[in-house]
Amino acid sequence: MNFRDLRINGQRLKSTIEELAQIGGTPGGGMHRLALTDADQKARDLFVRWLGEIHLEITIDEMGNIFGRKPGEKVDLPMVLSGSHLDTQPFGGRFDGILGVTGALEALRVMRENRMETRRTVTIVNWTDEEGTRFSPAMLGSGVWAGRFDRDWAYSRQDVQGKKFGEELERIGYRGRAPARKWPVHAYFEYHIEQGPVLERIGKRIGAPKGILGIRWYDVWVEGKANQAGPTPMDARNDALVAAAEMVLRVNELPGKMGGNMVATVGEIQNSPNSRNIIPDRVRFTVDIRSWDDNLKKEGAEELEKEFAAISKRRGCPVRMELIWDIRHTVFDPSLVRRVEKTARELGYSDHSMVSGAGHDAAYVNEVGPTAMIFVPSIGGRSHVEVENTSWEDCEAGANVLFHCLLQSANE
Ligand code: HGY
Ligand code: MN
Ligand code: MN
Repeated sequence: MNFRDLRINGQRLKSTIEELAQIGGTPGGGMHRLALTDADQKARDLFVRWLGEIHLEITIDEMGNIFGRKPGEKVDLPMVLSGSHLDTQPFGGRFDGILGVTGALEALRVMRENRMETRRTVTIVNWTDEEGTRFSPAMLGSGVWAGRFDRDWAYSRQDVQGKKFGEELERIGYRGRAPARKWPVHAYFEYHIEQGPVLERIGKRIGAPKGILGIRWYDVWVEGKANQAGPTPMDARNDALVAAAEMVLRVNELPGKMGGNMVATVGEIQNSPNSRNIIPDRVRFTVDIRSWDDNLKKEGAEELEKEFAAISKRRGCPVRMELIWDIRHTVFDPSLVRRVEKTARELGYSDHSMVSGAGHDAAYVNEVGPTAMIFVPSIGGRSHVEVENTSWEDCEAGANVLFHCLLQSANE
C-alpha cells in the first residue's frame, strides 16, 4: 500500500470533536472545561476509552498527563510524540487544544485500521492544565514533564477558591504513579488552531510557525483603606481599585511605550470587599506580557514595576508584583518546520511561515526534542471565546498534514 495516498477520515474527526464538545459545553456553543474539574475528568475518561479502542498502551503520569503508545518495530529508538490539551478557557472554544488531541487520535485510528507498522513508536498525549487559567502558570503538565517546574510546586498551586492542584488531580482520579519525567523524543508535532487573524486574512490553509513568543505572567496585589463611600472625603481616600485602574492603563500603554513587537494584557481582576458603598481596600490583578524579544519583555516589566511604585506612592496604596511565569521565546526545529511546509504542499494545501502569539505545550517539549506545530485558520481570528471556529475542511486538511508528518518522522 502506498501510504502517501492515505487520508484521515474527516467525518470521524468532526464527530469526535463534537462528542468532546458535549462535555463542559456552554449554552452559547462554547466550552467551559477548566483543568481538573469534573468536566475535565469526564473528557479524560472518554479520551482513555478511545485510546483503549485502538489498543494503545496507556500511561498516566503523576501530573495527570495521559499518553497512548503505539509501539514501533524498533521500540528502543526515540519515539514520535503528538498531542495537545483537553482543558479549556472559561467560556472558551471547542478547538483550542482539542483539535491537536483529536487530530493525533485520528492519525492513530487510520494507522490502526490500515494495520500500519512504523519503525518508531508513535505516542499521543493529552497534557494537563495547558491553559493555566484555573491553576497558573500555564503548561504545568508539560512543564513538569520537561523538567521546567518542580512537581510539588505545581501540586501547591491554588485556584481562586484556594483549591490545590495536587488535591484536585487526586480527586478526579488522574494522579498517576508514573514519574512526570521527560524521555528522548525523536519528533513532536502539535496540531493547533492559529487563534489569530493571519491565515484567514492572507487566504492560506496551513500555518508553519517558526516559534512562539516569550511570555511573562505576574500577579499584582494593591492595598488600600476600606471606608464608607459616603462620608469619606475624596482627598482622604486610599482607594485600591482606583490605583489598580491606573496600573491597568499603564499595562495597556506599555507596548507602545516600548516601541517593539509586544502585547500586554490584564485579563483577570478581583476586587474586595466589592461592595458598591465601600471604598475597596484589596485588589488582585494579572499581567501577561509577550514578545519575541526576551530582553524587551524584561525591560517592559521593569518599566511597569517603576510606574506601579509611583502610583502606589502617590495614592498611598502599597503594591506587590510577583513574577509567576517567565518562558523565553521558542524556536522550533527548522527541519521539522520544513517538513510541515513540504507536506502541506505535497497534499495540495497552501502554507505560510509565521510566529505563534499563543503559548503551547510545544514550547516545553521543544526543550526536550525537535518540535514543530501545524496551524489552521481561526474564523474571524477569534479564540478563547465561545464563537471560536475553524472550518471542517481546514480541520481535515491540518489533520492530513499531521498524519503524514507523523508517518515520515516515525519511519526515518
Ligand atoms: O496563554 C496562551 O496563549 C495559551 O492559551 N495558554
Ligand atoms: Mn491551546
Ligand atoms: Mn488556549
